[in-house]
Amino acid sequence: MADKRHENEKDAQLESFRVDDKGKYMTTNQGLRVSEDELSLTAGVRGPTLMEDFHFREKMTHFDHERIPERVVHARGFAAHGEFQLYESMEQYTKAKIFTDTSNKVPVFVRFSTVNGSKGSGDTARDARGFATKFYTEEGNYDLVANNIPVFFIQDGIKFPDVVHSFKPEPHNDIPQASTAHDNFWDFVANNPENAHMVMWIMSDRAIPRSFRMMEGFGVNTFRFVNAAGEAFFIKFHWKPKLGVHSLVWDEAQKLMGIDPDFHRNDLWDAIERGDYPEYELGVQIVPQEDEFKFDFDLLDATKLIPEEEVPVKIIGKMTLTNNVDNFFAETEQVAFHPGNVVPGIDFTNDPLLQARLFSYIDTQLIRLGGPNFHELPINRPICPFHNNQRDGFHRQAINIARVNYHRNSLQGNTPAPASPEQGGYKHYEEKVDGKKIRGRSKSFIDFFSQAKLFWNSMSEPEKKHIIDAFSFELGKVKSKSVRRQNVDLFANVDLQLAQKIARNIGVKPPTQGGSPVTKTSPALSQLNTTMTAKTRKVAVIISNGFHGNVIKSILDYWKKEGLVVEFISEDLGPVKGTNGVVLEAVQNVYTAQSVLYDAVFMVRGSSTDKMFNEKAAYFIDEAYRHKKTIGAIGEGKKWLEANQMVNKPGVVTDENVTEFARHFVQAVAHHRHWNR
Ligand code: HDE
Repeated sequence: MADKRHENEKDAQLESFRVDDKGKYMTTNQGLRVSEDELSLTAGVRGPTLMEDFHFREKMTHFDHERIPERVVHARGFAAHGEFQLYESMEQYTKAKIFTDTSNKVPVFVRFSTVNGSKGSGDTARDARGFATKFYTEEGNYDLVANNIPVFFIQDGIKFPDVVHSFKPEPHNDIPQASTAHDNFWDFVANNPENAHMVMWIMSDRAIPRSFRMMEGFGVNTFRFVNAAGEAFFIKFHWKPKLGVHSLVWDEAQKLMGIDPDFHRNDLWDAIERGDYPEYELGVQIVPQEDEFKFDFDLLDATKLIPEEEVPVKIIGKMTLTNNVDNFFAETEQVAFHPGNVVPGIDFTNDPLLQARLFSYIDTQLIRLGGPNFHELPINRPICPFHNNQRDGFHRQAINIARVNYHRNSLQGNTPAPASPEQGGYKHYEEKVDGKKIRGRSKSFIDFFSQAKLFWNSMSEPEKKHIIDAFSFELGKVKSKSVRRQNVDLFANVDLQLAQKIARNIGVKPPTQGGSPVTKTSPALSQLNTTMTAKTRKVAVIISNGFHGNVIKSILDYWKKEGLVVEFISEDLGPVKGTNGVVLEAVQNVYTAQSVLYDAVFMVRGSSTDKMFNEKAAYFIDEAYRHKKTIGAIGEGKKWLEANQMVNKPGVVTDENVTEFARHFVQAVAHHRHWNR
């Protein structure tokens, strides 16, 4: 991997902490060479172990303390290094160097995550995904801690423990893992109607992404840009994946939880190792201060989005992920993100969810990372110098050499000295705030259903069907009939037909009235309107000895050029020989490969004398077909499609002409799925 490393300032800093044990003598942590690592020090070969065996004690003690608490949410994550490049200066809106200096590539570290499941749960659970980015800027670390869904369950952070308790495994028996399909969650949903919009998203395809590389990221909360003249703008952040936004189907996601619980991890890791570096463009929606009250919702309400058709997303830069981590624990597990890590030119709003977040992240990290010095961990260190009078605490790394550790002082010329804004000192936006101390919610937060309906209206037919299926699955698992009915009643406020369909599927009397009057749509919300490309899609090629070498080679060459990734599946692992001396390497056989691991199937070979092969291959194609994936066949392979009446169906490619076949196959794969099948 080292040869592919993309070096930048952060990488250089990390390099000074990397340790390579290869070829070295084994020592204790005190540096003492160890002469024996398999046998404890005992009194005689059959006698008791001796207390003085410091090597045994050190080895065992360290092991005993290897685990740290997992994150209370977003426990399961996967991360990569990369760089951010700004396209054009945003100085009109912000003075942040990262958004004004186009000459600089800023190192980033991105951690993707599920929210609900434990660290060891599966990747493809129905859930929101975290999308947290740390920008190591010359002005300090800036964290954009985002999700792949643009809204949230609740409007006030004080309810965060409640929503999280409700979706986590139930407290009496710790069931279910990484799933919202249980009574407590849906009881919370029905009784806290502000979450209706978010729950529509959670029931949609967005909650089962095809890949971390094919997800949007949203800052959710409204932030503020402040320019050099002190003018402020409301800002919503967006990450847009270059590969478009695509999802799995539910049946596939469920199977992957067993077949490959690391499906998203493998996908990201492999793409980076191959050199298919994931790319995301950064966009901002900019709202001038004077337009604060122009919308039919409140900008401070995190259960609402700003439709892209009303305020376009201005694309301002691109992030490319170029390196996998060297060590999961040191980097992915120990990284600490915080929405409060900002730089001059980026500021907060009074969004009550954001305000709560500003407290929670550091608070939880203090216990998770065991003290106040986790900013010194290599992955969390800024690349710029940092100086203050903070001292001591568990695991302190810095050896502060000065005697002075207080401000103001005369012994050290009153340094470290606060900097003026002109010198780069952070100055909070001077918003005028004046009000009574109350516990209350603004009336402008009270419309819970209009945007839930906007989302529903914007879905294509297959997306709507998936939402109904998801509600039916989840609520169908709820044991309390009262909770099932309460939810049908809640979602009748969004769309009557939706609620009626769910009701029929879960044994609840369909409601007869309800529905939000909103008729607006936001086409940007539908995944059918996203970028469609075959690039980096994974094709299973089922093949055996004796294939037509030149034909297959020309197809594979074309696909490679178009960015498809192929994997060969044969009866046995190892070389598969075709005519004209073409040899391919089967890395999977029908015992190890499953259709859910691929985006498309190419059948080159016909049936076999091996009954097991025939059964497995038939199941493979049938399942891929049901999951609406592209299927292609030539020669003998076509017999499978004929036997299953798949010929001439949408997304089934069988052209006689090899060039046409190769081209049409790529076009079909770019479609992602063939919903009209
Ligand atoms: Fe978080 N969130 N969150 N969150 N969040 C955490 O911080 C919290 C929210 C998000 O890969 C925790 O270090 C509160 C919205 C991501 O390490 C914790 C509220 C969004 C990650 C926390 C929210 C997020 C976290 C747990 C409502 C999308 C994973 C571990 C008031 C914009 C970061 C940790 C990583 C993690 C609190 C809501 C995104 C407990 C109180 C909205 C991507 O501090």
